[in-house]
Amino acid sequence: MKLIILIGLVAAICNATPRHSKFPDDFLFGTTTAAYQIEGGWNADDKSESIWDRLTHTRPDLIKDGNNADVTANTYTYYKRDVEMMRELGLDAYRFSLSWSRILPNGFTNHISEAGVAFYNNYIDEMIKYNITPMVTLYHWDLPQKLQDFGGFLNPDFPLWFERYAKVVYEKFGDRVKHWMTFNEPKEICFQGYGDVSKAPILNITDLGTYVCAKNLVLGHAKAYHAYNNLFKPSQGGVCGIVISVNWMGPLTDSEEDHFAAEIARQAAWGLYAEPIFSEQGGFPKELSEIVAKKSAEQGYPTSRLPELSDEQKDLIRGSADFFGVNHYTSFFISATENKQVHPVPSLYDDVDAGGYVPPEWPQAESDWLRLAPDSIYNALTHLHKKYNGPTFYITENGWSQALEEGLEDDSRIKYHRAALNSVLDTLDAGVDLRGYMAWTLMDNFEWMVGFTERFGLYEVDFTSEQKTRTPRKSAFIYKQIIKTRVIDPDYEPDTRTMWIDEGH
Ligand code: PNW
Repeated sequence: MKLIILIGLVAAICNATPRHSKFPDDFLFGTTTAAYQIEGGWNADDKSESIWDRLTHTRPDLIKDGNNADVTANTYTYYKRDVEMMRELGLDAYRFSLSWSRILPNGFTNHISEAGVAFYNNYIDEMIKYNITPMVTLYHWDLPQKLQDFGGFLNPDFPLWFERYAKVVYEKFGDRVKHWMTFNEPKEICFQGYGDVSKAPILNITDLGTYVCAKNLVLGHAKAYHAYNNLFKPSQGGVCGIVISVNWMGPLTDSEEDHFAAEIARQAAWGLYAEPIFSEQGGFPKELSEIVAKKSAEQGYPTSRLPELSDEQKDLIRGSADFFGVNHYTSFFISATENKQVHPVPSLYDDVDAGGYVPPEWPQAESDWLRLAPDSIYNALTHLHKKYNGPTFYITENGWSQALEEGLEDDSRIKYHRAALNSVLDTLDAGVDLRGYMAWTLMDNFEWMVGFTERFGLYEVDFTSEQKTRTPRKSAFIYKQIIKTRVIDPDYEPDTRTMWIDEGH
């Protein structure tokens, strides 16, 4: 009897895959930024106004500290210092975005800005010189204002405008850029910008805004993907994907109602954009579509507020990504009955009709929505892995905010990134094809509606100084050590406050 138990035990131990304790050598460690948040030079050379220039200039009262990103970290001038910081950290990759209005001041392709193209050429060349892989987002929220005046993402021609912009960009930079991402965070574009007031262009068209935007966004993505795939990939050999914000949303209790509510909340937050691209059947998420169609009819709309995708459009969109970029920050529990808030009727969240719950013991960042939740990355990625049949993933953002006053000893950020990276190791263990991790963010920058009041940087930026002086926080030293050793050492204490560049970087 004892022998049998012993044999069973040994077999079980031998069967269990050993836990990944190290990140693979080819795993890409990086940081992410976005053009509007860091560049400055808002009207340098022939750059035109973007929707964020317009919002911050006309409605400073809506920005927590009344600020704008006219200058911000001034990467437009100090990009070489940024690349020096990438070298200090020993980054494998750097994800950043291009400003559409800097490259195409007209929004359209009749005029390509020489100065805009030269800026990005210099920036990319500087990364390539030091073996840092550039990963480029085409659109991180800063639409040319002129295109907004035409309705922006609600104009049926939007997918075409985006495809044409994408072709210019592939043509100019694709000899050196091999990782492309079309859009950053569709939900923040469509819900927050068109269905709400929390991101530019604050249109607050609560009934149809999010849904019409979602349709044109996924179509624009698919067109830009196929343009790359057909016209550029054969000679340039890169990959093209999309970045979607996926926070983990699980059921508050094990009841069937809470499971269903959590599924609908996930469909509204990211399924609207992920399902048409990554699911086998294509199209918008089934249950959410049914709910919106039913409510729309009750509300007197002649057709569903969530527009249909034709079979031809579904085919165009389905499978249009070489990888799934995940911006992951936090988790929530979803309840069918508890904590429901009042939402405009009709609206996306009225359609979802659920409440959110966050355990008070989860440590909170400076941002009210951001917590350190256990197993957060693991829960989100293993779910997506199963749902979409094992696509290739990158974590394209993950980070922690502090108040400026918390200073350079950012122990809460260190704790967050260590926990996140342990969750990445668990995710690798589970067999998920996860190829990289990008911390948000390289340095403090303009945090949208909250201005400079929430700091996410591994480097602090002194926005009052002429040179926008960048100083490494303690987390920068910790991240550097993890990248170099490929191991998370919970006891490592950096013994210096002076940064250096390792040989070979
Ligand atoms: C991201 N959430 O947005 C953006 O891509 C960045 O530009 C931004 O600075 C960063 O996160 C920090 O806010 C998010 O509700 C917006 O979990 C909302 C959420 C997460 C990320």
